[in-house]
Amino acid sequence: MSSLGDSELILNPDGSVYHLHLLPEDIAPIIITVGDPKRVHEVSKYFDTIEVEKSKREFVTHTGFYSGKRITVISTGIGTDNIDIVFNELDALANIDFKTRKVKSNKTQLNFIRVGTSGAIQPDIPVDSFLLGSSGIGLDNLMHFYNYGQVKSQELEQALRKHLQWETHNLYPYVIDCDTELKTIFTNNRIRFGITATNTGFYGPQGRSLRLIPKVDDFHDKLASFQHKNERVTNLEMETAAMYGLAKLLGHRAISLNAILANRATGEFSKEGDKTIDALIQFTLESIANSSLV
Ligand code: R1P
Repeated sequence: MSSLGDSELILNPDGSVYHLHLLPEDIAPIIITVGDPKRVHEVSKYFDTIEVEKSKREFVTHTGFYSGKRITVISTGIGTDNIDIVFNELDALANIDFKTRKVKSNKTQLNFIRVGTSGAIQPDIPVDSFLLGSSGIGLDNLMHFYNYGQVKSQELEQALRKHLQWETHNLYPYVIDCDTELKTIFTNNRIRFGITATNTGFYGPQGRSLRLIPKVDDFHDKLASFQHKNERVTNLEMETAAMYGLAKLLGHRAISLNAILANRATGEFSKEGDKTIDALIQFTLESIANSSLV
């Protein structure tokens, strides 16, 4: 196999990967992703030790030990465009030899756990609850730039496209499931499950209208009324579907945990969001500590 050129695998003068500014030894196979760079500290403050603290742009990384497990926590910023950068560069750190610039023959599998915030679209999902996205619906177009056919949830994707009929809006949602083994680790009686919808924006692309009127006028009704084998679309955010798609294509595992801060159906917003996020962080760390993840 030929080696990757300087313009494809871009390394900084210190040998670190271009955007994340990390060296291969800086990351652990258990990786918690958060959107907000400030949330990185909110996670790592619970670590017993912190050995790596690096940052560039919105990508802040801390690596340390929690209850004997080496864990990396990294901020992705907002959106699936950033997920493309973070997942490709973290995979490169694990699976490309930066000296030879060739893909390693022995692959390292990474475990990605998103600890994010989200808005529910079903009235019965309370604010301040926790929700695990069993599947991700990508309303963005990221996975259309990869051959994702082999990893998609074919039946769910077909049923959803038939229900939405959003080809008229040039929208071809992709659907990818979470990793089932990670799902088991984070299953407990505090967690709800549902299908998470991911989109590229926060306002029009999530059916919000401040001064501009979104073009897809049946956005919430169409998503909320979709039913498939007792599953329904529960929440909206901006990273999950792309995480599931890229993780599966690259041979990694991913799960997305959401602190529900808004309920779009009832119009409520959490009055204690920070407390809810902190509770989800502690739940995530304890679940990792009690798991067989290494
Ligand atoms: C929008 O406010 C951001 O919040 C949610 C969305 O996915 C988006 O990134 O997640 P985070 O709180 O993890 O950033």
